Amino acid sequence: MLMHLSGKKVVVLGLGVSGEAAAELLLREGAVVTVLDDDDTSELRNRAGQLRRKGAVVSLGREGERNGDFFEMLVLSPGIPWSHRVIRRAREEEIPVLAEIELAARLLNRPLIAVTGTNGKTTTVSLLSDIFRRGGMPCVTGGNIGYPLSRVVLEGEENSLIVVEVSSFQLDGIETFRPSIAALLNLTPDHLDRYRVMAAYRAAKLRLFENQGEGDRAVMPDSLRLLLESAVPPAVEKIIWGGKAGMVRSEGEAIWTNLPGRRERICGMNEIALPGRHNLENVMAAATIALIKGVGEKVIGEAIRSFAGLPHRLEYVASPLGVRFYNDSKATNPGAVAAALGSFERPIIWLAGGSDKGLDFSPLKPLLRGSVKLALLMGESREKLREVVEGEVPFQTVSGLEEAVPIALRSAEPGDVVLLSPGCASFDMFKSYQERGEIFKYLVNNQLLPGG
Ligand code: UMA
Ligand code: ADP
Repeated sequence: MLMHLSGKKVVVLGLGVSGEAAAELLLREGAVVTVLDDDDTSELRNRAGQLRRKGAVVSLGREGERNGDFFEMLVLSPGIPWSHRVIRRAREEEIPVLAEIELAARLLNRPLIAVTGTNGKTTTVSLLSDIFRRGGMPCVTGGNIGYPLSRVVLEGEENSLIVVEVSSFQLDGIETFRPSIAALLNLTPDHLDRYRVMAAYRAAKLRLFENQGEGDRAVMPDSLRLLLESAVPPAVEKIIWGGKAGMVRSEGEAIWTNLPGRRERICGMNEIALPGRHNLENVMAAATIALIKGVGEKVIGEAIRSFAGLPHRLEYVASPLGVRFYNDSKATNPGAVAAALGSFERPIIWLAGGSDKGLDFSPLKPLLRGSVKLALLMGESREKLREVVEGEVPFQTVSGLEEAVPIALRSAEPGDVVLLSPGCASFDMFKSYQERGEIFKYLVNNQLLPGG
């Protein structure tokens, strides 16, 4: 759907990477742009300065609170809560409220491949783009992966495939967003501080498919087959991976394509460079989407053999004194922790905790005895985690990573695994999950090497 923005008065809420890119895009389209951010930091002032030079009005901190001015459209950064006063006002006055991703998709007006799910989005999107590039198909990735879709529009790469990682937060503000291929990887509890109940989070995720129709494809794992049938509009072609009938499935020692009249080996299970069973799901998801786009088994197999994963996702760090340290700082919900705990044969010293997103950790309970030899609990959620580990495995509460890392090393035997897989967001103690992971790696590499 095309949009006429010239001369239109638009407010952009939030000046993170999404708000910045949306504001630039709106200015390019001739809109009269005001950006509001409730915070007022030096980074934001910097960003505000650059946008002002391009023609936007920017209000930071309390200054933005007076905004009684007239506007005709509101564009949202994904992290803004829907209770925000400016959104409330827009709704009262019946002013259109659009997610940044909705704005970008309308202006892009090209077929999109979109991937959502609780876990595995970034891994799958990155592997998929590797497959496309290897197959000689230029590809741009954007969205929740950290590169806003508005930025993709601004860069204007006309001939590339566009693969968008989509979060539930972004889906909350869509209206016409319609991917030609949409995949849901999995659905386990997350972000219940925003959604309160699982049903609301699930409904947000399923909005990915709501505008799909004739000619579009919806892709889900065999385990979500019933959801695929019930929640996706009837005209959409429905495709699964895994199980017996998946377009890509694992059988014996390999993964295979499973198309009418075509059954070819993609690669051996032991050739998959990504660790863990959960990554087999991501691999099959990426392979399925690539097949839909016409990539051959050989190219898909090559990419799967060489894609070893991304930092902060079950990332191997080092083995001081023979103890293997892994950084899984991106594990910010119990589903990701379950995947991590299931990925090792050897006893695990588990470093967990962080800011509380309203999540229930009790589903992890049955996994602990078989895998964890010591739990080191930290952060805002440490008491909640304590209730889950108590009586199951030995545990200790610690003040943070600086205390946890040496205790972990002292308590481990050679061959054991020390795993940072917090199950929580990082914001109680760190700027981001990246910072948490980098600090962990620093502590492992610099303080613990023999003699350190
Ligand atoms: N802000 C306000 N008022 C508020 C809340 C926030 O003014 O009430 C301001 C903040 O002061 C800040 C700005 O809004 O300056 C931040 O906006 P944002 O939180 O939407 O962050 P962006 O920098 O625009 O990044 C967003 C995504 N962030 C969130 O969804 C929270 C990034 O995903 C995404 O990579 C980026 O857009 C590009 O698309 C991050 C994320 O944590 C990685 N996503 C969640 C997840 O993966 O689980 C959903
Ligand atoms: P997302 O972009 O959805 O957050 P990532 O690929 O960044 O996903 O991985 C986030 C966390 O989830 C990491 O801890 C990773 O090991 C874990 N993970 C990845 N894929 C899956 C999956 N299919 N199921 C469960 N956990 C997964």
